Amino acid sequence: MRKTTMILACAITAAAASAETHEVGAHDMTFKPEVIHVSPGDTIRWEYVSGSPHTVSSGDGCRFDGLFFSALSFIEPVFEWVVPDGATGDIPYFCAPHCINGMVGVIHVDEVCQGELTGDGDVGGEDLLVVLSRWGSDDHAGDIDGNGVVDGEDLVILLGNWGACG
Ligand SMILES: [Cu+2]
Repeated sequence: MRKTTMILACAITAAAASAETHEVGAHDMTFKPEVIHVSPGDTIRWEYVSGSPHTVSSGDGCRFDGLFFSALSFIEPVFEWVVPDGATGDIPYFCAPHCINGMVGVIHVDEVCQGELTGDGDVGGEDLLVVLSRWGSDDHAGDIDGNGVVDGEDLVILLGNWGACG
């Protein structure tokens, strides 16, 4: 029980530490960039840049699916949405008035399996060995959080994700 709690706390800390904000501009008839890669917990910040009023409407094929919505214009120039835990794959969205002109975007949620270093689909002893054998170095292979050194933070992430991926 105590161990589970500790691992959970670690996983949450790791997720919070790596959360990023991704910016998307709403230009005349285009979201830029059109495709973004995110992780659960990241924030997406859409900003009105130019053109007649836009919307940020989740859904594929210009059909709203109810996940998120905001108007985006000079009156309401910013919309932020946090990628929920458990989100996977592609989340398409569009601008309602300009969808017919191809004003669409895709949020690609990267598979979260930090600590999976050997390509075998789970986080386990082999991955631990990768981190331990590179301890203190700047070797990319073991630097899970990308802070330039293989250290305790990488170990915490690895232990937090211990087990099967996905
Ligand atoms: Cu638009």
